Amino acid sequence: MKDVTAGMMAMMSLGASDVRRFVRNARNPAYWRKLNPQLSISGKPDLEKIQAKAISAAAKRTALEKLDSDGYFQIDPVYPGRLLNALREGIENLARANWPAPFIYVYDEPWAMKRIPSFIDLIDAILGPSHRELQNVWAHFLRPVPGAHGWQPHMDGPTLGGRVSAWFPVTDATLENGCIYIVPQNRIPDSLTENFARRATFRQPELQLLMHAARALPVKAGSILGWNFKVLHWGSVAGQTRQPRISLATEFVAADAPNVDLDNAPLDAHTSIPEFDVRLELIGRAIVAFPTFEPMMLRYRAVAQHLWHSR
Ligand SMILES: O=C(O)CCC(=O)C(=O)O
Repeated sequence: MKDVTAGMMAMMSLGASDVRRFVRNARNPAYWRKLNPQLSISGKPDLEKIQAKAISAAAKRTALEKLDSDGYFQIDPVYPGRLLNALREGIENLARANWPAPFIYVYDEPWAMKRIPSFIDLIDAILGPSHRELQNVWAHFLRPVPGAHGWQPHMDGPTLGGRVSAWFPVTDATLENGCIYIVPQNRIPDSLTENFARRATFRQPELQLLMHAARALPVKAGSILGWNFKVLHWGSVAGQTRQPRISLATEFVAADAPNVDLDNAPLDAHTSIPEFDVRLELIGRAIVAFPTFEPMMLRYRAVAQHLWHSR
């Protein structure tokens, strides 16, 4: 298996001069501004520019109840079309220039979206007012081709309490373009979800239970989905569609969560967004960290390692 991975890496990896070029461009804010003039790099969350609707008190209450009962929540669209179009164009321009989607985090907007007061207030209510953002940011660009898919079934950390994931569809996420599926909590025995990742086999009745409990979550662009770290979920496989599925994902942690020291200096989630240099490190770290879900990222591993260890 090691040989197969090594072989794939050798085949896919960028050559040394390409790595140097990617790293040089990545470190140059002027390069990014030129690639996506509709997005900004300033280091200050410009919430005026985001112009999101506030999450209403009723929507917040429903979300908290749903998270408590089913382990996930869903908020109807709050982000404006102008912002979503700018992000979509941004990720498509990245792809055209051969950058993977997580490089969208060089720009302010995908950070500022998470600092709107009503979203902070929601996560405060879930995790407490000293919650922080984990470094596990990701962006998905599922091309509109049959077979394109999101991340395979997993839990974000079945033994890790005090954490919640948030997922932001930039385009409508549909049954055809790879929307999220989730197995709501308490619908299947804990024994089935515990050790899910380590189980080599499942019995037929177990599989039937899992499949039967699964729930598709198609959502409009600008909505927010969230789930706890114990629910089984996945990004499904696309069928016939003309619309890419583009989405952003992140995770938050409570100040008093168990094993918070494992989480490698979580970020301020209330008043600031990371500086440009830190964004590059986070992108590099994420590309190195998620090869199981994203084997194609092996191509960018050397670039990511430079960015991650650049300071
Ligand atoms: O967007 C996807 O396909 C999967 C997202 C996900 O599972 C996660 O962020 O944990």
